Amino acid sequence: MLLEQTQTVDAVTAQFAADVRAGLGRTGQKELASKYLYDVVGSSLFETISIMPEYGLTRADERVLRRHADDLARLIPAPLLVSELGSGSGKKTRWILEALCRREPVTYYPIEISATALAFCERELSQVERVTILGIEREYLDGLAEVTKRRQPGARLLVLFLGSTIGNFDSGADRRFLQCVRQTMLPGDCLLLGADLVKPLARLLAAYDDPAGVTAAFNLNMLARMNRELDADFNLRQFEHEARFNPRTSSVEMHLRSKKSQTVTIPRAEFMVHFREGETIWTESSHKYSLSELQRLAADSGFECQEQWTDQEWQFSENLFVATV
Ligand code: AVI
Repeated sequence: MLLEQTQTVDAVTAQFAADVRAGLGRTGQKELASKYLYDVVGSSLFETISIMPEYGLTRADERVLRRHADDLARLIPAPLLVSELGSGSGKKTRWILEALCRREPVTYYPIEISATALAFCERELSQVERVTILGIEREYLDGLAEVTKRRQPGARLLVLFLGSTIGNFDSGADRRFLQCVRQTMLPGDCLLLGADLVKPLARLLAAYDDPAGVTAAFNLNMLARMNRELDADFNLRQFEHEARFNPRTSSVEMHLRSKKSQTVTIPRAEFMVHFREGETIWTESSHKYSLSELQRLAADSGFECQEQWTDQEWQFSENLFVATV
Protein backbone atom coordinates (compact mmCIF):
# COMPACT_ATOMS: atom_id res chain seq x y z
CA MET A 1 0.00 0.00 0.00
CA LEU A 2 1.34 3.44 -0.94
CA LEU A 3 0.97 5.93 1.88
CA GLU A 4 2.39 9.22 0.71
CA GLN A 5 3.16 10.87 -2.59
CA THR A 6 4.58 14.34 -3.18
CA GLN A 7 6.30 15.74 -6.31
CA THR A 8 4.63 15.84 -9.73
CA VAL A 9 6.47 14.68 -12.89
CA ASP A 10 6.74 18.30 -14.08
CA ALA A 11 8.34 19.43 -10.85
CA VAL A 12 10.86 16.56 -11.01
CA THR A 13 11.79 17.46 -14.62
CA ALA A 14 12.11 21.16 -13.74
CA GLN A 15 14.45 20.29 -10.87
CA PHE A 16 16.46 17.98 -13.15
CA ALA A 17 16.79 20.79 -15.75
CA ALA A 18 17.92 23.27 -13.06
CA ASP A 19 20.49 20.81 -11.65
CA VAL A 20 21.81 20.02 -15.15
CA ARG A 21 22.24 23.75 -15.87
CA ALA A 22 24.06 24.28 -12.57
CA GLY A 23 26.22 21.14 -12.77
CA LEU A 24 27.29 21.43 -16.41
CA GLY A 25 27.58 25.22 -16.24
CA ARG A 26 30.23 25.12 -13.53
CA THR A 27 33.67 26.52 -14.19
CA GLY A 28 36.11 23.70 -13.43
CA GLN A 29 34.92 20.12 -12.94
CA LYS A 30 31.47 19.57 -14.47
CA GLU A 31 29.25 17.36 -12.36
CA LEU A 32 25.80 15.81 -12.12
CA ALA A 33 24.24 14.38 -8.96
CA SER A 34 24.38 10.58 -8.83
CA LYS A 35 20.66 10.38 -7.93
CA TYR A 36 19.96 11.13 -11.62
CA LEU A 37 21.55 7.81 -12.60
CA TYR A 38 18.44 6.06 -11.30
CA ASP A 39 15.58 6.49 -13.75
CA VAL A 40 13.75 3.32 -14.89
CA VAL A 41 16.58 2.35 -17.28
CA GLY A 42 19.34 3.22 -14.76
CA SER A 43 17.64 1.36 -11.93
CA SER A 44 17.33 -1.79 -14.00
CA LEU A 45 20.98 -1.47 -15.11
CA PHE A 46 21.94 -1.13 -11.45
CA GLU A 47 20.05 -4.34 -10.67
CA THR A 48 22.18 -6.00 -13.37
CA ILE A 49 25.40 -4.52 -11.95
CA SER A 50 24.51 -6.07 -8.63
CA ILE A 51 24.71 -9.57 -10.13
CA MET A 52 27.91 -8.98 -12.13
CA PRO A 53 30.77 -11.23 -10.95
CA GLU A 54 33.10 -8.23 -10.51
CA TYR A 55 30.66 -6.32 -8.28
CA GLY A 56 30.65 -8.21 -5.00
CA LEU A 57 29.06 -5.48 -2.88
CA THR A 58 25.38 -6.50 -3.10
CA ARG A 59 26.05 -10.20 -2.56
CA ALA A 60 28.25 -9.38 0.46
CA ASP A 61 25.51 -7.14 1.88
CA GLU A 62 23.00 -9.96 1.49
CA ARG A 63 25.35 -12.56 2.99
CA VAL A 64 26.06 -10.51 6.13
CA LEU A 65 22.38 -9.69 6.65
CA ARG A 66 21.37 -13.30 6.17
CA ARG A 67 24.05 -14.57 8.54
CA HIS A 68 23.41 -12.02 11.30
CA ALA A 69 19.66 -11.29 11.09
CA ASP A 70 18.96 -13.34 14.24
CA ASP A 71 21.83 -11.62 16.11
CA LEU A 72 20.31 -8.28 15.15
CA ALA A 73 16.84 -9.37 16.36
CA ARG A 74 18.37 -10.45 19.70
CA LEU A 75 20.08 -7.07 20.16
CA ILE A 76 17.01 -4.88 19.53
CA PRO A 77 14.13 -5.23 22.00
CA ALA A 78 10.48 -5.29 20.83
CA PRO A 79 8.10 -3.56 20.17
CA LEU A 80 9.64 -2.31 17.01
CA LEU A 81 8.87 -0.17 13.99
CA VAL A 82 11.11 -0.70 10.96
CA SER A 83 11.82 1.87 8.27
CA GLU A 84 14.20 1.64 5.33
CA LEU A 85 15.83 4.50 3.45
CA GLY A 86 15.69 3.47 -0.21
CA SER A 87 13.94 0.12 -0.33
CA GLY A 88 15.60 -0.98 -3.58
CA SER A 89 14.26 -4.37 -4.57
CA GLY A 90 13.61 -5.29 -0.92
CA LYS A 91 15.55 -8.53 -1.38
CA LYS A 92 18.13 -7.90 1.35
CA THR A 93 15.53 -6.70 3.82
CA ARG A 94 13.72 -10.03 3.71
CA TRP A 95 16.22 -11.69 6.09
CA ILE A 96 15.84 -8.97 8.69
CA LEU A 97 12.05 -8.81 8.52
CA GLU A 98 11.77 -12.59 8.75
CA ALA A 99 13.97 -12.67 11.86
CA LEU A 100 12.04 -9.82 13.51
CA CYS A 101 8.61 -11.18 12.56
CA ARG A 102 9.40 -14.53 14.16
CA ARG A 103 9.00 -12.85 17.56
CA GLU A 104 6.21 -10.31 16.85
CA PRO A 105 4.35 -8.68 13.92
CA VAL A 106 6.25 -5.75 12.37
CA THR A 107 5.15 -2.66 10.46
CA TYR A 108 7.68 -1.83 7.75
CA TYR A 109 7.90 1.61 6.12
CA PRO A 110 10.13 1.63 3.01
CA ILE A 111 10.95 5.20 1.91
CA GLU A 112 11.65 5.80 -1.80
CA ILE A 113 11.29 8.60 -4.31
CA SER A 114 10.30 6.05 -6.94
CA ALA A 115 6.79 4.56 -6.90
CA THR A 116 8.03 1.75 -9.18
CA ALA A 117 10.70 0.73 -6.67
CA LEU A 118 8.14 0.78 -3.85
CA ALA A 119 5.78 -1.45 -5.82
CA PHE A 120 8.65 -3.86 -6.52
CA CYS A 121 9.67 -3.97 -2.88
CA GLU A 122 6.11 -4.58 -1.77
CA ARG A 123 5.79 -7.52 -4.16
CA GLU A 124 9.05 -9.01 -2.89
CA LEU A 125 8.32 -8.62 0.83
CA SER A 126 4.58 -9.15 1.11
CA GLN A 127 5.25 -12.90 1.40
CA VAL A 128 6.99 -12.40 4.75
CA GLU A 129 4.55 -13.59 7.41
CA ARG A 130 3.25 -11.04 9.94
CA VAL A 131 4.64 -7.96 8.17
CA THR A 132 2.54 -4.91 7.25
CA ILE A 133 4.13 -2.80 4.51
CA LEU A 134 3.35 0.91 4.23
CA GLY A 135 5.40 2.54 1.46
CA ILE A 136 6.25 6.23 1.66
CA GLU A 137 7.05 8.00 -1.62
CA ARG A 138 9.21 10.83 -0.32
CA GLU A 139 12.81 12.01 0.10
CA TYR A 140 14.54 10.13 2.95
CA LEU A 141 14.34 12.70 5.75
CA ASP A 142 10.78 13.84 4.97
CA GLY A 143 9.74 10.20 4.88
CA LEU A 144 11.43 9.46 8.19
CA ALA A 145 9.69 12.43 9.84
CA GLU A 146 6.40 10.93 8.60
CA VAL A 147 7.28 7.52 10.05
CA THR A 148 8.10 8.92 13.48
CA LYS A 149 4.66 10.60 13.60
CA ARG A 150 3.14 7.13 13.39
CA ARG A 151 5.20 5.65 16.22
CA GLN A 152 3.23 4.30 19.22
CA PRO A 153 4.50 5.35 22.68
CA GLY A 154 7.20 2.93 23.87
CA ALA A 155 7.94 1.54 20.40
CA ARG A 156 11.53 1.54 19.24
CA LEU A 157 12.52 2.56 15.72
CA LEU A 158 14.97 0.59 13.59
CA VAL A 159 16.12 2.46 10.48
CA LEU A 160 17.80 0.44 7.73
CA PHE A 161 20.23 2.15 5.38
CA LEU A 162 21.76 -0.71 3.43
CA GLY A 163 23.82 -1.33 0.31
CA SER A 164 26.47 1.33 1.08
CA THR A 165 24.33 4.14 -0.35
CA ILE A 166 25.93 6.23 2.41
CA GLY A 167 29.17 5.96 0.38
CA ASN A 168 27.55 7.90 -2.48
CA PHE A 169 27.22 11.07 -0.38
CA ASP A 170 29.77 13.85 -0.89
CA SER A 171 32.65 13.97 1.56
CA GLY A 172 31.32 15.22 4.93
CA ALA A 173 27.72 14.93 3.74
CA ASP A 174 27.54 11.37 5.13
CA ARG A 175 28.03 12.73 8.67
CA ARG A 176 25.63 15.63 8.17
CA PHE A 177 22.99 13.28 6.78
CA LEU A 178 23.32 10.84 9.70
CA GLN A 179 23.06 13.77 12.13
CA CYS A 180 19.73 14.69 10.48
CA VAL A 181 18.60 11.05 10.69
CA ARG A 182 19.54 11.05 14.39
CA GLN A 183 17.42 14.16 14.98
CA THR A 184 14.32 12.25 13.93
CA MET A 185 15.13 9.45 16.41
CA LEU A 186 14.89 8.94 20.18
CA PRO A 187 17.68 7.60 22.42
CA GLY A 188 17.80 3.81 22.11
CA ASP A 189 16.53 3.82 18.51
CA CYS A 190 18.79 1.95 16.08
CA LEU A 191 20.29 2.47 12.65
CA LEU A 192 21.64 -0.47 10.66
CA LEU A 193 24.13 0.96 8.20
CA GLY A 194 25.63 -1.08 5.34
CA ALA A 195 29.02 0.29 4.25
CA ASP A 196 31.55 -0.99 1.73
CA LEU A 197 35.13 -1.22 2.97
CA VAL A 198 38.52 -0.37 1.48
CA LYS A 199 39.93 -3.22 -0.62
CA PRO A 200 42.68 -3.79 -3.18
CA LEU A 201 42.66 -1.28 -6.04
CA ALA A 202 42.35 -3.77 -8.92
CA ARG A 203 39.28 -5.32 -7.32
CA LEU A 204 37.69 -1.93 -6.79
CA LEU A 205 38.30 -0.71 -10.32
CA ALA A 206 36.98 -3.93 -11.89
CA ALA A 207 33.81 -3.58 -9.82
CA TYR A 208 33.14 -0.14 -11.31
CA ASP A 209 34.31 -0.92 -14.85
CA ASP A 210 33.14 -4.45 -15.61
CA PRO A 211 34.34 -5.94 -18.91
CA ALA A 212 30.77 -6.58 -20.12
CA GLY A 213 30.18 -2.82 -20.04
CA VAL A 214 27.11 -2.84 -17.77
CA THR A 215 28.51 -0.13 -15.48
CA ALA A 216 29.52 1.89 -18.55
CA ALA A 217 25.92 1.65 -19.83
CA PHE A 218 24.64 2.66 -16.38
CA ASN A 219 26.85 5.76 -16.43
CA LEU A 220 26.17 6.68 -20.09
CA ASN A 221 22.44 6.41 -19.39
CA MET A 222 22.80 9.74 -17.58
CA LEU A 223 23.34 11.32 -21.03
CA ALA A 224 20.54 9.26 -22.57
CA ARG A 225 18.24 10.44 -19.77
CA MET A 226 19.00 14.09 -20.64
CA ASN A 227 18.19 13.26 -24.28
CA ARG A 228 14.88 11.65 -23.31
CA GLU A 229 13.70 14.09 -20.66
CA LEU A 230 15.31 17.39 -21.63
CA ASP A 231 15.47 16.93 -25.45
CA ALA A 232 19.28 17.15 -25.31
CA ASP A 233 21.39 15.98 -28.27
CA PHE A 234 24.19 14.08 -26.54
CA ASN A 235 25.82 11.59 -28.93
CA LEU A 236 26.56 8.73 -26.53
CA ARG A 237 29.25 7.36 -28.84
CA GLN A 238 31.24 10.55 -28.31
CA PHE A 239 31.57 9.93 -24.56
CA GLU A 240 33.15 7.11 -22.58
CA HIS A 241 32.80 5.75 -19.07
CA GLU A 242 35.74 6.10 -16.71
CA ALA A 243 36.19 4.69 -13.18
CA ARG A 244 39.10 6.01 -11.11
CA PHE A 245 40.16 5.75 -7.49
CA ASN A 246 40.75 8.98 -5.60
CA PRO A 247 43.11 8.10 -2.72
CA ARG A 248 42.60 11.49 -1.06
CA THR A 249 38.90 10.79 -0.48
CA SER A 250 39.16 6.96 -0.55
CA SER A 251 36.47 6.88 -3.23
CA VAL A 252 35.89 5.30 -6.60
CA GLU A 253 34.73 8.09 -8.91
CA MET A 254 32.70 7.58 -12.07
CA HIS A 255 33.15 10.09 -14.88
CA LEU A 256 31.87 10.52 -18.46
CA ARG A 257 34.76 11.58 -20.68
CA SER A 258 34.19 13.57 -23.87
CA LYS A 259 36.14 11.88 -26.68
CA LYS A 260 36.38 15.13 -28.66
CA SER A 261 35.72 18.84 -28.51
CA GLN A 262 31.95 19.23 -28.90
CA THR A 263 28.93 21.35 -28.05
CA VAL A 264 25.67 19.87 -26.80
CA THR A 265 22.26 21.57 -26.73
CA ILE A 266 19.81 20.91 -23.90
CA PRO A 267 16.61 22.75 -24.93
CA ARG A 268 14.43 21.99 -21.89
CA ALA A 269 17.19 23.32 -19.65
CA GLU A 270 17.55 26.33 -22.01
CA PHE A 271 21.25 25.63 -22.09
CA MET A 272 24.20 24.84 -24.38
CA VAL A 273 27.36 23.28 -23.05
CA HIS A 274 30.81 22.93 -24.55
CA PHE A 275 33.17 20.03 -23.78
CA ARG A 276 36.90 20.09 -24.45
CA GLU A 277 38.44 16.83 -25.71
CA GLY A 278 39.11 14.68 -22.61
CA GLU A 279 36.96 16.83 -20.31
CA THR A 280 34.75 14.85 -17.92
CA ILE A 281 31.43 15.04 -16.12
CA TRP A 282 31.77 13.63 -12.60
CA THR A 283 28.66 11.52 -12.00
CA GLU A 284 29.28 9.53 -8.81
CA SER A 285 31.60 8.93 -5.88
CA SER A 286 31.58 5.70 -3.95
CA HIS A 287 33.44 6.08 -0.69
CA LYS A 288 35.19 3.06 0.78
CA TYR A 289 35.30 3.08 4.60
CA SER A 290 37.46 1.53 7.29
CA LEU A 291 35.84 -0.01 10.39
CA SER A 292 37.36 2.64 12.68
CA GLU A 293 36.12 5.43 10.40
CA LEU A 294 32.60 4.02 10.75
CA GLN A 295 32.92 4.02 14.56
CA ARG A 296 33.95 7.69 14.40
CA LEU A 297 31.07 8.43 12.03
CA ALA A 298 28.66 6.96 14.61
CA ALA A 299 30.10 9.05 17.46
CA ASP A 300 30.13 12.23 15.35
CA SER A 301 26.46 11.87 14.50
CA GLY A 302 24.97 11.05 17.90
CA PHE A 303 25.19 7.25 17.92
CA GLU A 304 27.24 4.56 19.55
CA CYS A 305 28.49 1.82 17.24
CA GLN A 306 27.30 -1.27 19.09
CA GLU A 307 28.21 -4.00 16.58
CA GLN A 308 30.06 -4.40 13.27
CA TRP A 309 29.50 -7.54 11.19
CA THR A 310 31.73 -8.09 8.18
CA ASP A 311 32.00 -10.36 5.16
CA GLN A 312 35.22 -12.21 4.48
CA GLU A 313 34.80 -12.78 0.73
CA TRP A 314 34.19 -9.11 -0.12
CA GLN A 315 35.20 -6.56 2.51
CA PHE A 316 31.83 -5.13 3.51
CA SER A 317 30.32 -4.16 6.87
CA GLU A 318 26.93 -3.99 8.52
CA ASN A 319 27.06 -1.52 11.42
CA LEU A 320 24.54 -1.32 14.25
CA PHE A 321 24.40 2.26 15.55
CA VAL A 322 22.35 3.00 18.68
CA ALA A 323 21.13 6.57 19.28
CA THR A 324 22.74 7.97 22.43
CA VAL A 325 21.08 10.30 24.95
C1 AVI B 1 24.21 2.33 -4.96
N1 AVI B 1 25.64 2.41 -4.72
C2 AVI B 1 25.99 1.89 -3.40
C3 AVI B 1 26.47 1.82 -5.79
C4 AVI B 1 27.97 1.92 -5.43
O1 AVI B 1 28.63 0.91 -5.48
O2 AVI B 1 28.42 3.00 -5.06
C5 AVI B 1 26.21 2.50 -7.11
C6 AVI B 1 27.08 1.99 -8.23
N2 AVI B 1 27.70 2.72 -9.09
C7 AVI B 1 28.36 1.98 -9.96
N3 AVI B 1 28.19 0.72 -9.62
C8 AVI B 1 27.37 0.71 -8.56
